[in-house]
Amino acid sequence: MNPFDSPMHVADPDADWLASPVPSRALQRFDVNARGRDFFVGDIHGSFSALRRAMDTVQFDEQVDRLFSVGDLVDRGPESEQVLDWLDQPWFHAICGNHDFMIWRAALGDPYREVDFLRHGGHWLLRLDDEQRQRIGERLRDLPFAIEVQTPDGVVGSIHADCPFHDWEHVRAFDWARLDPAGPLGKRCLWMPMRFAMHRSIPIANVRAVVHGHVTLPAARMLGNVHYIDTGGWQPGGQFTLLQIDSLTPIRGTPNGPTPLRRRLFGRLIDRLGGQD
Ligand SMILES: [Mn+2]
Repeated sequence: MNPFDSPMHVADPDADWLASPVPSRALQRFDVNARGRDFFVGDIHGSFSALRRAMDTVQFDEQVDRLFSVGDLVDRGPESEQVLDWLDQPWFHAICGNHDFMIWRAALGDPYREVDFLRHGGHWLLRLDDEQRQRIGERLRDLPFAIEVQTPDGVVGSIHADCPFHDWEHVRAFDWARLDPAGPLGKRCLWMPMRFAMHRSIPIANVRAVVHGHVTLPAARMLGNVHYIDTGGWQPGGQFTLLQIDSLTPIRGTPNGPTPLRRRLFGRLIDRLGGQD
């Protein structure tokens, strides 16, 4: 039984996974895009040039299209420091992933104790000056944990690693502005893809689809109405998948070079288990 999936927990104002409110972290809602197309993209991890190439394959039009990131904007790749340039674009929107969380905690002088950001690709942060670090820290700290995008066929939602509720109405009722990302519910959303691990294919109720990153797969996968779209566009030999939201069609970008031996040999196993980052 999912301990979080009850309206009682949703409404409990004294639960220990709640913290003082950050209003910008409330569930963010986007209306139908009547002028262009919408896409979700998986973990970016500082690979903005590779992402740009993937956007070129769909002829992304900044005037009318929108791109939604499932989080993990930074670490690992070579261009993490560009994150603010991207977040400044009116067509680009993002939720918070576990790496964004680790980075804002470190950038604002309170590193997360349970996981060392420097062992997970966070060294780029040390190269920045104090002012840059502060600006990046504040911006990532204010990212929402959940968003929903309206489409003609219903709402498509996103949380980085997992949806802790079986019903999207509970996601809507939950006080996301007060979620403690280091508490049990925050950990579930940012780090623990329990549905994926359990191969749970029962759809999440009252939502057309839910999109996650965090689990890195050779190809996008669907369990029930839940889409896992991180196909390692930030890895050598990986490629970004852009999920077109109106049709829920995954579109693959060009690979970053040849497939490494490890993937050629163990691709099926990796596909089954999924790497996590
Ligand atoms: Mn992640």
